[in-house]
Amino acid sequence: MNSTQHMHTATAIAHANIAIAKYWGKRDEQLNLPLFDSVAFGINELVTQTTATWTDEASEDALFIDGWHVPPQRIERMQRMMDIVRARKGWTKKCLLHSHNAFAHSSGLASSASGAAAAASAMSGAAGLDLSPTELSVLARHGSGSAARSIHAGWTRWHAGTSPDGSDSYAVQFAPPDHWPLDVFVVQLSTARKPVSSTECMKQCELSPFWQTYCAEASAAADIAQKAVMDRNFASLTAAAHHNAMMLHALVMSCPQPVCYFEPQTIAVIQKIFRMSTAIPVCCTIDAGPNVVVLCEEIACPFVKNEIMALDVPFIQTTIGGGAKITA
Ligand code: 2P0
Repeated sequence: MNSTQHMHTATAIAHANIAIAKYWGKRDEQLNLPLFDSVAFGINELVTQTTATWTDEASEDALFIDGWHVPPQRIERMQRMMDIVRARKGWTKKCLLHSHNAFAHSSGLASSASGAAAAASAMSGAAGLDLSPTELSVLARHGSGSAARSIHAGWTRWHAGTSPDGSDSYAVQFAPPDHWPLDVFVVQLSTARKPVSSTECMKQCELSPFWQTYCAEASAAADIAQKAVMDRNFASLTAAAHHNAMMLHALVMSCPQPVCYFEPQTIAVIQKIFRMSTAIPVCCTIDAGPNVVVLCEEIACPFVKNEIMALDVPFIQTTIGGGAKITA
């Protein structure tokens, strides 16, 4: 962290995370409070780096993503986090954020999670607030719900909480990255911006005829997923991951204004993984986008990699990791 009399700067990194028990549905839209707990793992290769500068010399807050000045009306969520930091410090300073993604943003690779987590870490670090991981998770949640989980490395559980002010709605790590050495393939089928944002689509889903059924299933999903991970039980992980992801996409497709996040190659990858998963330890999940994240045990990795390569799709091979930290 660097500071002069008028300027306070820090740089932080954070990683995307992918849920196997997903956050889909809110009990409070303004505060990003979920209806249910979710369970996810951090992904090492998918990184956002953000530099935050607090200054008296700027006339307004600003966010730059890979050099692009994001229109001021689209940084409202970042400003919610800035307002929290400003209130803690008693400042009127403006905050400038310069963010770089090592991957395409808004394409279903959870860049809102890594982006808001890196921003929360950088802006609080630059302000000299020594926040605990729990406080940082709450702050990041205001920027984007799933960012609450990107504060931690490894396997995380975001507790939905019950408090109306969201003070008990934060993520915790329940297993470190080396708890279970799994390989991860991120099959990136499109870098285009997704047709409907997660925020908007979640709201639409409440109008699906399957909404109540979805809620009944989703309310149990985090317990099932966490147990599979703690037991290192790949068959249980596979069942939990596939059921949860397919349920979300079935829900999305059953809205009054249906959304299909899949591309043709998404189906090809899913079908191949589903078939392989009956014989070897491999499974997959898909967020609100066309990309598929594949998990497998080390012993199956060479075979799985060959099978993905045979589909002729772009992919990144990586591992479970992640977490947010101040780097400068
Ligand atoms: C998740 N997703 O658990 C789920 C699964 C996408 C599919 O969290 O409105 O961008 O910013 O709180 O965090 C994406 O939702 O939504 C998401 P907001 P967010 O990862």
